[in-house]
Amino acid sequence: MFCSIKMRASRSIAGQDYHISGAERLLESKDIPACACGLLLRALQHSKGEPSAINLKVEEIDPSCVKQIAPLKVSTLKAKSVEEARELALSYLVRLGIKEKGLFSLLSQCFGLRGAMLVDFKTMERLDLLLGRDEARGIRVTYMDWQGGGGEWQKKNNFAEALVLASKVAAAPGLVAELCVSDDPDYLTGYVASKEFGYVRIAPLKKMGEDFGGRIFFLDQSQASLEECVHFLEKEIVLVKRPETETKDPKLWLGARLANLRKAKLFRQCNLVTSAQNRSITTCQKSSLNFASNDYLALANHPLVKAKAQEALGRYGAGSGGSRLTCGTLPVHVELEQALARHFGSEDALVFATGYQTNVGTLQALCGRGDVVISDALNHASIIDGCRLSGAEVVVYAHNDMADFERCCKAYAHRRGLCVSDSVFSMDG
Ligand code: WAQ
Ligand code: MG
Repeated sequence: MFCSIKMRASRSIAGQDYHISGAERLLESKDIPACACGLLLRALQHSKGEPSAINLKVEEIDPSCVKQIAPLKVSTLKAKSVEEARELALSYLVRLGIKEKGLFSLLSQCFGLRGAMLVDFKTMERLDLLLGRDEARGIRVTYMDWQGGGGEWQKKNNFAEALVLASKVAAAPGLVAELCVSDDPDYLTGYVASKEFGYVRIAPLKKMGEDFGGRIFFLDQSQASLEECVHFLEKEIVLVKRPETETKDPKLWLGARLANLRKAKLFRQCNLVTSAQNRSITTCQKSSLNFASNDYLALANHPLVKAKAQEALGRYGAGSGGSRLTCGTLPVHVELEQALARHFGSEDALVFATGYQTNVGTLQALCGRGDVVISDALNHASIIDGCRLSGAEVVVYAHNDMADFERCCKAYAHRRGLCVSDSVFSMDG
C-alpha cells in the first residue's frame, strides 16, 4: 500500500499556536513505523524548542494519481553579507517582473506561519487570505517526495526537502516564483526558485539565531486561478525524479575523473626515454641513473641479443601476424621456450610479451570459479588482476607473514587452489 505520512509539531503559548516543525513523505506502508518514529524524534529534538503537540497523519493514496516531475536545476551563490545575499535574491525575482522592494519585510511577516504566503506577483496582495482560512495557516504544500523515497527521516536534510518542495511549487499552474528562507535559527541558507532559473541557493539570507524565515509564492492570476494553483499545491500527489548525479556527456564525466586524479596526485604521464635501455638513460635531455627498470640482466641492449633480433627481423618481419594459437608461433619462439625450460629445469615454458600478461594469463588458466587463491597482501597488481579474472575466491595473507599464510592454508585445506607470491615485491616501493 502506498501512503502519505505528515508530521506537524507546534507549541501553544498563551493560547496561540506556534509552528515548530513539519515534514511529510510518500512511502510504502511497510516503512511507516520507522518513518513515523524518525519524524517524531525530529519534532521532539527541534532547535526551535520542544513542541506541546505533535500531529501525525497517515493516509492511503492512490498510486495511479501520482504525477512525476523533474527536479529544478540547482545553482549556489555565496554572498559576503546578508544585505548582499538579499540583493542577489531580489535580482532574480526582478527578472520575472516581481518588483516589490520590501520583499524581505514581507517575508518577515511569514515567520510563524505554518505554510507559505501566496501573493499576486504584480500587486503583492496576499491571496491565501481570500480562501477564508485562518491567517497563520498559509498554503502548506503537501503530497510530495523524492521518487523511490529513501533518505533519513529523523535528521532533516534542509536542501533535499526544500528541493522537492520547490520543484513541486515551480510546477504549479500560474506560479511564477518562490522566495524561501529557513525559519530554523541556525540555518542561514535560503533560495529563490522558478521554472526560469531553477533553484538558486543563496547564503546567508539572515543572521545566526535570528527569528526570521518563511516562504512566499508569487502567482500570476492571468495564467491560472488561485483555486487551481492551490489545488495543485495542496492536493496533487507529486514524485520528483532524482536529479542525475552523473552526467552522460563523456567529455564532462571523463574530465571530472581526470580532475579527481590530479587532485589526488594520482595523475600519471609517460616518461619519454630517448636513449637505449642502460644503467643510465636519457629523459628530458638529462642523463639519469635508472632504478625503475626490470631489465635486471641488461639483456635489452646486449650486442648479441640485438644482433639476433636484427637477424630475426630480416627473416620474419616486424610482426607475428596473429596469436600464438593461430599463425603467430615462429621457430624462434619455440627455441626460446625450450632454452628457458632447459635453463630452469622445467618440462616446458611459455613466453609472454609482458609480465602483466604472464600473471593475468597464467592465473586465469590455472584457477577458476570454485577454487581458492591464497595471495600475499603485497602481490603485484597484475597478480591481483589475474586472481580476479580467474573467478576464484581470493584469500589474502599478511605480507611475508608465514604464520598467517599457514593459518590461511589450514583454513582452506579442504578446498582446491593455489598459493601465489611475488618474489621481488614492488608495490610498496
Ligand atoms: N508548504 C508551505 N510552506 C512551508 C512548508 C510546506 N510544506 N514547509 C515549511 N514551510 C514554510 C513554513 O512557513 C516554514 O516556517 C518555512 O517555510 C521554512 O521552512 O540548503 O529548511 O522547513 O538549499 O525551515 C532552504 C535552503 C531551507 C535549503 C528551507 O525551510 C538549501 C527550510 P523550513
Ligand atoms: Mg524550519
